[in-house]
Amino acid sequence: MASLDFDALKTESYDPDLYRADAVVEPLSGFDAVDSAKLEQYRTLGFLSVANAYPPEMVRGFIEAMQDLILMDLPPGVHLQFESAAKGKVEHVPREERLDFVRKFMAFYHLDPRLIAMAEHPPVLEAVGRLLGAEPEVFQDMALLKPPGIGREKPWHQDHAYFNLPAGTPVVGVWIALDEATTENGCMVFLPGGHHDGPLPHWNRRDWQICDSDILERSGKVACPLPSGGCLIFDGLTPHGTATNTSNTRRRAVQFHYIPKGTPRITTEERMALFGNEGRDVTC
Ligand SMILES: O=C(O)CCC(=O)C(=O)O
Ligand SMILES: [Fe+2]
Repeated sequence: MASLDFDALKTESYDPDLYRADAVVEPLSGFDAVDSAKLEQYRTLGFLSVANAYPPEMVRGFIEAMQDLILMDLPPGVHLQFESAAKGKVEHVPREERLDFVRKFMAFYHLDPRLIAMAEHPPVLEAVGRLLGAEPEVFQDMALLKPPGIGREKPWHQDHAYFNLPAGTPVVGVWIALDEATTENGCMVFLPGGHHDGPLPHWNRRDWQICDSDILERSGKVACPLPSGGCLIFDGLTPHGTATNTSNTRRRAVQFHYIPKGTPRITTEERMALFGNEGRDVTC
């Protein structure tokens, strides 16, 4: 059996105020509700929340296909990572019981038509194309499964800080709730309008993240609970984070990041000049 990969970052405690939101966002219902005014709202706030975005049978098909893959021997390039809290346990359970220890599953959607259908769901691609002002291309697919009781926090960050893409590249993230996401199991929390501040310095703290104090001093954070099949569409510069799943419910989600087709790549050094903290007059 191939050796299992564990999250290198330990679960650490954090200030619960980081995820205490001033408001809860009511999602739109269905892509028909995403009209020009709503796309304009995306530009102002940096995100949109849409319930009933993917049909229930598509979500079920996605979960089944993803689980089938997780239980298989994976081809090179696909990345399966377990929660660090699962170390010493997951190695000893039968394969089928591994699912609730998975933290991250990445670069897998091309392996099954049920997964591709989700990435290429026409109403989503249409909206993403309008937001990008270009033909979309999937840049990354990643499921974060935040298992009950152990799914760790994803500290505040901007997604572009992880991507070697030129400054100013429009990046649209689509985060899909496979299970219901609630404030108890680690739904998304956004800082509306934060994308207008451009690239923020990130630090190696509990993760590659925005400094906690920079987030704690900002008011207006919003929580985005969603039913299964709902999605969040957000700008690659919108600050966001999710709390630890301390509940006994699953909070599986998958995200696709879309960029304009043909966007060039930059080096990690160039990315660090944009999102790193060195050489800047900043502290954390
Ligand atoms: O699914 C989550 O908990 C947040 C994931 C996220 O923001 C990311 O991986 O960039
Ligand atoms: Fe993110």
